[in-house]
Amino acid sequence: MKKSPKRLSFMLTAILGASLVLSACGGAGDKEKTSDGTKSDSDEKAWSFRLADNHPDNYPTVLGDKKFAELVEQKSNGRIKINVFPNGQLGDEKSIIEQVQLGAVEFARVSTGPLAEFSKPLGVFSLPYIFDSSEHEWNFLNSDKGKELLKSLEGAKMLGLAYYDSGARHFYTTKPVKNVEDLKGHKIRVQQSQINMDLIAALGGNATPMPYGEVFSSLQTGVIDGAENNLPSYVSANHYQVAKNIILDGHQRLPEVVVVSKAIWDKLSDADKKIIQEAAEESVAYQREEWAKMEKDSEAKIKEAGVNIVEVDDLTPWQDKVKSVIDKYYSDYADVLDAIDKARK
Ligand code: GTR
Repeated sequence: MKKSPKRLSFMLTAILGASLVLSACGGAGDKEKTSDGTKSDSDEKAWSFRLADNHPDNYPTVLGDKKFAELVEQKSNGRIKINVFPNGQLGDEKSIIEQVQLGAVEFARVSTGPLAEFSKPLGVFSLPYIFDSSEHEWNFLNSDKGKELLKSLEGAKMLGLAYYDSGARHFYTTKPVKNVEDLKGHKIRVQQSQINMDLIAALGGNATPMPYGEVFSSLQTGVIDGAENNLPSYVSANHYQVAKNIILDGHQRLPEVVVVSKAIWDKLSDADKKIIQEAAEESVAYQREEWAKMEKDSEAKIKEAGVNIVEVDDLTPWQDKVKSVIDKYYSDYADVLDAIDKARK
């Protein structure tokens, strides 16, 4: 049987990744005991890991990844290195998640959208209009239930170390859209997940799932009529240059997650796990600052570029249209939806 180039490159990445880990395992430091008998840093192994992100270098998630790597390096006195690979260099988001499950790529920053296909509990974030604001979202993410959701990734051979900010997602199209009715019949690209397919169908559109990296050319060639994302992605992936109409409905707030492969995590000492966990949590504040900056800059940029921006004053017609989606999934997420409701203060 012939292997497709995609499959082949996936296997190569898997092999390369595995050999990297093996060489990392070989790098044990000198044995030295401190005076009180506890182990010093040099008792621990040296590690070199990879972290995949599909955004460009200066994007807030990549800046967060780099801060995380820097903190890990500092806290381990240079013993644990995390090399960040931006721009989807290691593969599209779905294949990255699969590689993290295998341990071929050790770390990644991915969206809860595609993650939900691997870990059902995270699907709750794909449900439309469940958060009122960024504050509401972060109240929930920082709550016990929010943290529990991160832990649920363990069932999918990963661990969620921290959430990163990703704002709210809006629809953008090549033809003007003034209200929810206008979305009817539009071919809209979505992240690969069943809830997204249902969401677009409920809005009267045709959902076209495809990898993020293919959206620009598909908009350009007319394969799709629109897509949906937050402002920083709309701008940094240049979608605003081909889909010049955006309607700010904020249908989803899909946080990003820094994940680590369980296969790798299980090989780490408790002390190293602590270093990595703490570093991920500490990188969040910086990532959120950078996020806020880029959201503002992106808004300014699209205004300057003459994008047709439509504000939505009343979300009720949008919420009415997607009620069937909430009804379909309510019983799967009743508990979490209740906690999300309570985080609205
Ligand atoms: C972005 C997210 C990416 C990717 C992309 C998409 O907001 O940061 O990881 O999921 O959306 O729509 O595919």
